[in-house]
Amino acid sequence: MVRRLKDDELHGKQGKHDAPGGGWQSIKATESHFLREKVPFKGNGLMFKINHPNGGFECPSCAWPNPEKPGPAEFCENGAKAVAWEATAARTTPEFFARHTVSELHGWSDHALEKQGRLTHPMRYNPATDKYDPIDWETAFREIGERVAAFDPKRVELYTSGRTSNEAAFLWQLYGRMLGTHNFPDCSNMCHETTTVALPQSIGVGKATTVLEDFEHTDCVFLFGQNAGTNSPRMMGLLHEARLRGAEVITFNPLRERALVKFANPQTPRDMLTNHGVPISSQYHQVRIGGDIAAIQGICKHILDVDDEARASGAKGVIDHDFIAMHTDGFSAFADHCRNLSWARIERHSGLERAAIEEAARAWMRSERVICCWGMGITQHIRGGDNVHQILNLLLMGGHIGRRGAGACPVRGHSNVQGDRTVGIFHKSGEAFLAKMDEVFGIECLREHGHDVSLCCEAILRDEVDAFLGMGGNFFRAIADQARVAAHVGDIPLTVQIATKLNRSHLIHGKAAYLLPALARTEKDIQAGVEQTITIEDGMCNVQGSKGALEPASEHLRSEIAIVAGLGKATFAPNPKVDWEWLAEDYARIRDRIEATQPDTFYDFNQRLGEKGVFHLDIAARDRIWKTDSGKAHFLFPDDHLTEDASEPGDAHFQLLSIRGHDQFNTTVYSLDDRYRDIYGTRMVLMMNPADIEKHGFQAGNRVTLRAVSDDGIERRVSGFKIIAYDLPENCLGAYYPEVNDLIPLANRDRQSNTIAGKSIPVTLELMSTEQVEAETGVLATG
Ligand SMILES: Nc1nc2c(c(=O)[nH]1)N[C@H]1C(S)=C(S)[C@@H](COP(=O)(O)OP(=O)(O)OC[C@H]3O[C@@H](n4cnc5c(=O)[nH]c(N)nc54)[C@H](O)[C@@H]3O)O[C@H]1N2
Ligand SMILES: Nc1nc2c(c(=O)[nH]1)N[C@H]1C(S)=C(S)[C@@H](COP(=O)(O)OP(=O)(O)OC[C@H]3O[C@@H](n4cnc5c(=O)[nH]c(N)nc54)[C@H](O)[C@@H]3O)O[C@H]1N2
Ligand SMILES: [Mo]
Repeated sequence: MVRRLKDDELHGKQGKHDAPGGGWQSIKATESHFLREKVPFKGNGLMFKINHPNGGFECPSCAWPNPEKPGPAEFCENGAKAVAWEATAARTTPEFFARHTVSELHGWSDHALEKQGRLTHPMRYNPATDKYDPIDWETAFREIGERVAAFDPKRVELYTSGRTSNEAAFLWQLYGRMLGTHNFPDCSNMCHETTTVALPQSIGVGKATTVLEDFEHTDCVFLFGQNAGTNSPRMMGLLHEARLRGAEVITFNPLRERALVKFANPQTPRDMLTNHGVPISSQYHQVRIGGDIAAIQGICKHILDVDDEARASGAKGVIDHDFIAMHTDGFSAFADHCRNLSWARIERHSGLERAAIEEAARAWMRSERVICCWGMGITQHIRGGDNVHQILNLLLMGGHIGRRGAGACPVRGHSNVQGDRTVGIFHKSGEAFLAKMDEVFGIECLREHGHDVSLCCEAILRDEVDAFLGMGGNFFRAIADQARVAAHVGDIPLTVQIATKLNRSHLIHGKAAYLLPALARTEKDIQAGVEQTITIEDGMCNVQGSKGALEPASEHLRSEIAIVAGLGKATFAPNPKVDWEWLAEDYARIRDRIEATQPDTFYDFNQRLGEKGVFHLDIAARDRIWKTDSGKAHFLFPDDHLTEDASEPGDAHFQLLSIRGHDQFNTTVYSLDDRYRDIYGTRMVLMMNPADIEKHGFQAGNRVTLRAVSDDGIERRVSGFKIIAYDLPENCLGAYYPEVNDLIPLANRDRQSNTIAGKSIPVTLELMSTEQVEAETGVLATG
């Protein structure tokens, strides 16, 4: 699908990389976002309620945990943006919908749609006028309930985005299971599903083995494919402290992300006075896209060489052989695999020189306590699971699991993406949980596995979906093969979106369509006269309460929980064990049910929540208990990698990575600027290595068309991207998500978990002619 460029997207400029990440600019940006959304910043105490477990609310932005004793203002620039965006004074009212047809709104940018502000009324699509009309809640529930109940449940899809609370997610999956579906596509299927599947294969658990305190004791943090400065800014404070203490930070990332180079902590007076910042990465390795397996195996190879040599001369060695013998299997096969790799191949695949890889290995060998963190640069690859396994090999070789100051730290995205999964949003739930669900609710859950995001998209392409119900998120924008899938949505008999703000997925609708506005996390949630608390689980397994502080954006809003309860009541015959309204009147009752279905994980749920407002879920691997099939941790590696010619670097095509800008939260675009990358006023840019620009006969500023390389004969292209010279490895390109989502073939996904391969999209480039640029932009592109 070719998207029309808007005027304001034509003026991108790139400047110098000198200022540190964070600093005064960060404070300035925080204030300006509140001003822009017309939310009073000072005086209402709003920001002092963020991330305080007792009586405060959990920041709706990322999943980074809170310190045990939160500071008075425990938030970051991007958390503040998310709060301001949610608390905005702007409203998307029935009058707005009366003024604009859905077809017209299709021409608006993602930014412009959400910018209209908070949704205020339940709405129903009217095909006669091509507009959304207001509808009352009870009618909406009745109409949706009657229709959903009549469909084949295996043709119903229930999507969940990760901002949804544990309580709402639990009811949501109850709703699905009562229907008889196991189709729970979830935003994690585009995100850390790779980790959720691969990590248990290595160590028996799919979550972080670190807690925040480990960062205070660590000697060395490896950061793989994660842009903390933008996406989990509160992590920067810890890295900053670790560096000041003398710990090392070793970064692997094709892009030099500014905050990972140098960072001034806005919460530290010294940095703010000088505005110089602290160097964060002691080593920065600009690995080739998809080159992490080779890089990590190269590190391991060098460690093994040093260890072999030391032990040959009678010394102790540098590997934790006791740990390996007692706790793991598969080590010798992995070690032999690394020993047999040639440096020439490692260098070619990683894009790094042997000397650089050895330097990273030396940092590992110097360190008693190593933490490895990773993000989307690791998970969103066809070999994402293999990536995760290699990171774990690096940790296991040093016994860095179950030791203070060490561990595996997948940095999760959405603030409750982890909790939603824990309480039951899963398309392959196991027997133990399902049996409990049956028992507690007197139902019979479907055992057959259901759809994740990829399988849901394929079902939509085959026209095998009768109803798509979205709990938050922006599914039809965030997915791979976006345009192809979107083209089939019009044939779906029913789409329902539960949302806070208008987005593209509300325009890409089924034959019958409903838009149901939900309370946001910052807002007071009163049920049966009592203010309610919801819970979330952060990326380090802390379950904590959250209570909104603001008046709701509209009197017509309902909480996500009340909405599911309304749907449940309208869909099913009365069931004495599932009294929807009674459950929704007091969220503690839902927590009791969560406990009843998973007593080992959530024992004394309400009581533990009441005590401190937060508790940590047990992670067996922290105690060196390995819940794998053999009871040991496994060294795993793909034996076909590096011999497979398809993944050879330097092919006729480029590898494109898709990333987030600094002023965006996923598909929510706060502004067109990306301060840390010196890109302003446009997101339609293509980051390209200067040598590649020259080699391929382009010039910076040229507009190009990107075509996906795939063998399914389907043409996928996007146009109008402006080339900017950027410091990233040759043959690698960078652009923003979701602007390039049309390009990703659905089949390009992690081999085991189906996570979309948004970080290695094979593409070719074509210069656009002046006529094409003019035709597609309506203006002569000179910028
Ligand atoms: N402000 C803000 N915060 C957010 C979000 C947001 O959009 N805005 N999104 C939230 C969500 S849902 C998530 S999942 C997280 C995402 O947080 P990140 O995981 O940081 O996500 P990305 O922006 O996709 O950046 C991935 C990084 O990986 C690098 N990379 C790409 N390919 C490779 C590779 O092959 N190897 C290596 N080593 N690196 C690579 C990229 O250059 C980039 O720095 O953030 C969460 N927090
Ligand atoms: N190419 C490419 N594609 C990607 C990625 C990538 O890096 N590259 N990243 C992937 C990742 S990591 C993720 S997590 C997905 C994200 O996919 P999603 O989670 O589906 O998308 P979001 O953009 O986070 O959803 C934003 C919308 O959520 C709604 N919303 C916000 N807050 C609330 C709330 O409290 N309640 C309700 N009901 N609705 C709310 C608003 O209407 C808003 O428009 O995208 C994935 N897609
Ligand atoms: Mo994510």
